[in-house]
Amino acid sequence: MTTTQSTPAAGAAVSPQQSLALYERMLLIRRMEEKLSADAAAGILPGAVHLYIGQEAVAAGVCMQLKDTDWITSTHRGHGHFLAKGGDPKSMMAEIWGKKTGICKGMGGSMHVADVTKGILGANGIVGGGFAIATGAAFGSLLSKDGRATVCFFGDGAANQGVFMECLNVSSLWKLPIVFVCEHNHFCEFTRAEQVTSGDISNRARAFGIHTQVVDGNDVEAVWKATAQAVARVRRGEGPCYIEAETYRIKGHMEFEKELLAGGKYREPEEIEQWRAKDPIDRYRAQLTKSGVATAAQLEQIGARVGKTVADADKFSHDSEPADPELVFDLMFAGQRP
Ligand SMILES: Cc1ncc(C[n+]2csc(CCOP(=O)(O)OP(=O)(O)O)c2C)c(N)n1
Repeated sequence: MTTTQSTPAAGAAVSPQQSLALYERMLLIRRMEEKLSADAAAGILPGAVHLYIGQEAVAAGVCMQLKDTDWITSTHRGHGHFLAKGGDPKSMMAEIWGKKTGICKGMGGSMHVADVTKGILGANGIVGGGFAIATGAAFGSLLSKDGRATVCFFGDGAANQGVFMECLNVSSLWKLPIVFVCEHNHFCEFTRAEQVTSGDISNRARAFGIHTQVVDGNDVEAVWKATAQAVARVRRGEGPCYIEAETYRIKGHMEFEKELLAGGKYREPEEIEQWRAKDPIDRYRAQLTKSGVATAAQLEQIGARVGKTVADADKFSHDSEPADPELVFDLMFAGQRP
């Protein structure tokens, strides 16, 4: 990515009520993941988690333009997308902890949180796995004329999967109601994007004649406005859109990254600090108070509400029974036993 330019507003400015909702959604994602991070550090969290800390403005800005009936596909870094689209914090937490009450009955874990009733077609451990699912969902909407928009979230690393080109091609050809959202966080695992990705990813979408916007992904209102424009185009039947949101992964690729790298490093602490200074939540908090949209007391109230939601989700998960491994035969093999 060589340039970052903000796109003009698609229409109405963000209302004070919407601003507070965007702030709260970002904060919920952050606090849920801080809890997961603490549990991982304590060595009690089962399985791997890929945290979204630093990227919250993308999920919140995009998903808060969508209806429950609109579809999203997510990635291995999917907690933020799930929560931003209205997924239930309790059942997400229980899923990550492998509990019966989890959103997938504890069978999927962190990388497979899904809730079709909220339009969440699932996180996905396969990098680039969401492209074809999202394109298929959008094709379904075209055929049934159900008016739904589909959003396909993916990382800059996933953009190097061949299926991305196939999906851009058919989406453009058939004018599918889909918005591709590339979260350019600068890394593909432990490799810098520029070492594995040639040119600007946005040019790949442009080459297929797809309407393209590049935005500051740490500016929640910029993401929100770009999405308003994209979703409006898609709903009018004008074909797919592409949004590239430049952001940064503050945490490691996954928790326990340090141990995995055994002393090796792929980025400097100063770089992380530079991006911390552009933290999307701190930045929005300052913007809201400075502009008079919210008082510090109002934001504290939101913080308290979010804190309670996280504590309730944690308690729910701990009070729940472990998942039943037998269920795998029903859920994966349609009841057949080996
Ligand atoms: C098909 C496939 N290849 C490789 C992997 C291993 N892998 C997991 S995450 C990842 C990096 C993905 O980078 P990106 O799409 O930019 O997402 P980010 O982790 O930055 O959110 C890789 C290579 C995988 N899970 N699936």
